Amino acid sequence: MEATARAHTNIALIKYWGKRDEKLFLPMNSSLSITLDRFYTTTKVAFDSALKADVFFLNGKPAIDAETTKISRFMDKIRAFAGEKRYAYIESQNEVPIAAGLASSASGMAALAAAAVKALGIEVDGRTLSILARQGSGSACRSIYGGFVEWQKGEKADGSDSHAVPLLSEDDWDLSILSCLVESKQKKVSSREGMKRTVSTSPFYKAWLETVETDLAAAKSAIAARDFTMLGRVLEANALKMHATTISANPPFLYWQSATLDVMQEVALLRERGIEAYFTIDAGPNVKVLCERKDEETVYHALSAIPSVREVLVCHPGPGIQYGPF
Ligand code: 2P0
Repeated sequence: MEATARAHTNIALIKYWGKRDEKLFLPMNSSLSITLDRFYTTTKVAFDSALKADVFFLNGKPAIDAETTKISRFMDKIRAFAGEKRYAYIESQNEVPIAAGLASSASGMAALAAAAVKALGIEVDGRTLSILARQGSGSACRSIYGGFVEWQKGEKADGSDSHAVPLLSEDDWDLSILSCLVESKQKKVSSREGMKRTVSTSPFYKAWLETVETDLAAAKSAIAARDFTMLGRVLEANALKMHATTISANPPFLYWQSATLDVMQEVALLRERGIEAYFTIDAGPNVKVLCERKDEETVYHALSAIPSVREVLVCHPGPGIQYGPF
């Protein structure tokens, strides 16, 4: 009645931006990500019939009520799926720096889904686990698999065809992903609130939806051909397009800060010098820069030298769900 699982964070190259069903976490568009080797969550779940509620420990301490409520709501979905009534002790260890600009919800919800199902002794395939993880946090469905992953949005109202599929394993294309942490002054709009506001108010959202599947197809072709230039161009354009929808929302919001632009401009300068690097940005000011392994050192030094960059964390494609003991 107890199991431990580990899931790694992922970074979207073609963004998930907008829900068509908020309760089931069904996306408006399909997306594509790389699972990262460096940041992960390890979660132990133990069901216990003596408990009157779920008990959640995060990084060795009792979690705050808001976190426990969020986790417990997701556990309710897992219990409903499994026909289970008991509550559980849940212990999560996050190896994701809080300010890394990498959603710990992706690795957190994926690890929890995997550990809970395993603790109940239920055998599930990757597709079922991905569907379950999606209902904790959309991007979590992609962290079930390693390497390059597509989240197919699906068509059905019940979400039974909205799940991730692996495209290429972490060993098949060893790119470098450099996560640039910048100084952050503003309180951000959460991605959940941000995508909601964008869908309902941005006049550019229609254009996002009309073009995102074409971006996805181009990214998939580039990955199949290991064509880094093609992949880089489409991922950077897709990120900028997502952010154009936030600037045009009502009220508008912008995730960038001046340091974000410093990194974007350095990436452009690197390309002028003939070094291929491309950036992507999520719901925060940090920038992730992709390059080929041969250019990693050069790109690392260029990004580290930017005064407004606090730290550069180097990542590579990482694995899918793993089960303990660790
Ligand atoms: C992504 N983001 O594809 C996009 C790009 C942020 C920007 O997925 O509401 O934590 O839990 O489904 O997955 C972050 O949003 O949102 C995210 P919910 P989630 O990675």
